[in-house]
Amino acid sequence: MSQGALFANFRIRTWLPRAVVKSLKLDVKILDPEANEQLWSKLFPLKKVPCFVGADGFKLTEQLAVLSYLVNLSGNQSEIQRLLGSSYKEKAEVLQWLSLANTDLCLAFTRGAFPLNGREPYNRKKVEDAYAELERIVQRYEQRLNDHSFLVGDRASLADYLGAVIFTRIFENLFGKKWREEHAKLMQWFDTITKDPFVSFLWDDVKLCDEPLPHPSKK
Ligand SMILES: N[C@@H](CCC(=O)N[C@@H](CS)C(=O)NCC(=O)O)C(=O)O
Repeated sequence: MSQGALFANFRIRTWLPRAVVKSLKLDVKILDPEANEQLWSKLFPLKKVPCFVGADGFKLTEQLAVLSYLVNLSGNQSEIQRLLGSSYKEKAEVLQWLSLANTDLCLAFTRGAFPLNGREPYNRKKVEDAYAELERIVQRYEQRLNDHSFLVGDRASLADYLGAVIFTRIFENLFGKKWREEHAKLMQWFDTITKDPFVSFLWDDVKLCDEPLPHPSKK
């Protein structure tokens, strides 16, 4: 009997949960929320993804909770320690980076991109503030990556995977080729993580932008 179902689709917060299911070979069905709308909204009235329902009816929302549960569900002790951290300090550090990527980084991205791609009314100040916030968060990543290959410890953890996943949307929309060439350390880390077989297939169809989304021209 299957271990449960993960509602996931193209949306960025569902990428890593999908990769965990695949790479840890979990017996978890991936359900498209839109194609299973009735079941999805009945189980999860907030209608956000990702969300998980176990074979026993156990329900979870929130990407970080879903990730932690899925990794532990594998029962694979060496992968559990690698992905979530082994000591209590490492576990806290992994959680710290996961939270930074899932909230501050992801939300600064949407604040910067949505007024430019038409999902929200255009507002120059909002876009500029979002870019400034993104630059501050990038500095936080660079501070660590200047003398370390990975965000926590000396091997890739969920912290690296989720960071790279969220940065993907930023590199697809807001930070173009020139910006990326000027941030060699961050891009070296991004390149290493996106080639890691645990997650590399997520980037099969990804195309990073050459130029960032333009501001609308004044009429
Ligand atoms: N705090 C939630 C946020 C979930 C969330 O906002 N997911 C987005 C996709 S990345 C979503 O479902 N958006 C659909 C909507 O807001 O209607 C988490 O970390 O999982």
